[in-house]
Amino acid sequence: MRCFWDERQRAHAPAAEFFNGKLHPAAEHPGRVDSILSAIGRTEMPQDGGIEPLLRVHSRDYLDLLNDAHRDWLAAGREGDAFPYTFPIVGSRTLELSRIDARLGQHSFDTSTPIGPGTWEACYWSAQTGLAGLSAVLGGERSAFAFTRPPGHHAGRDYLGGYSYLNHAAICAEAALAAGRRRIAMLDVDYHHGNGTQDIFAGREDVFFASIHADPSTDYPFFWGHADETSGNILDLPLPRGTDWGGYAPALTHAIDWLEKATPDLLIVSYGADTHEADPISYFKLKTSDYAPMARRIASMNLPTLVVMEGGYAIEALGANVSEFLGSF
Ligand code: OKP
Ligand code: ZN
Repeated sequence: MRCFWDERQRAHAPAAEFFNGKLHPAAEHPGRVDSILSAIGRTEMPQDGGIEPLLRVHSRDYLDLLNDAHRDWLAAGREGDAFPYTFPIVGSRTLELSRIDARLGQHSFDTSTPIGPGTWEACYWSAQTGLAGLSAVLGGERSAFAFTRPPGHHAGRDYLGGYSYLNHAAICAEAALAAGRRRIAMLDVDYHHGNGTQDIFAGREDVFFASIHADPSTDYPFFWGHADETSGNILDLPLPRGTDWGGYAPALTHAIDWLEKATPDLLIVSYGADTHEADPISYFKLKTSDYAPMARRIASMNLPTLVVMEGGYAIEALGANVSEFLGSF
């Protein structure tokens, strides 16, 4: 399978994330990269497709913030990565505030997603990597893997969160529609609910989003991904902590059957390896060997397929998990 990656995606290197009342070493760090690259072998670099494909999903204001937040942060006399701390939840209305803390709060939903000096560069090239994978598939490849990093599925039209800044899966879905595909299936198998992707496409008639994830009653992102959000073009299948392949496989079959009913002409998979038993921030019990039947079931949909990378934080197992999945397509 052709694989895409750009070295500039390493430029995002957050030191820490804030949760449970304190700073922790960032789980989503560049150390994930070598584990995956050494397992997948040769990769191709994307071309620069510019900002237009990003603007089909994200607002200009939001992209501006990603671009200049860290400069503003330093200009305000701060050090290290930029973090929001005040969020316009109550009676929010659109205000044009310029203080960096107001802008960060306006476009964030958590405190685990810092902006550093290289965040924009890494995210920009991560999006281009996704688009390069998509081009390969639109050009006739049966499937392609875009090693997008940092992840994307928690990012919405104008907000970041969950280590995600640009929603690569969504950017690729919109690009595919712009290129003439008619109906896009999106399957999210990361441990965490893809709330950003769901929010971007809810109510659409040309994009179908199915997500299998940890029950948000117990796991991040808590507020989205509950079973009763299933409606129209959205299917949410939350599973309890401790789920192994025996519990996972029926949900996967359900998601695939549902997506197939939509008669899509392209599939975009948000693949996260954080469903693995060794993942340090997750609680499913999949084994490396389980990614083979997972991939075979998805491949049996027999659709042109773009796989984009989301989470996966068990560094020692990460490369093997990714190559087990891709190798079984
Ligand atoms: C991103 B992706 C750790 C706190 C969790 C955010 C998790 C983001 C996951 N216990 N904070 O979906 O893998
Ligand atoms: Zn995840």
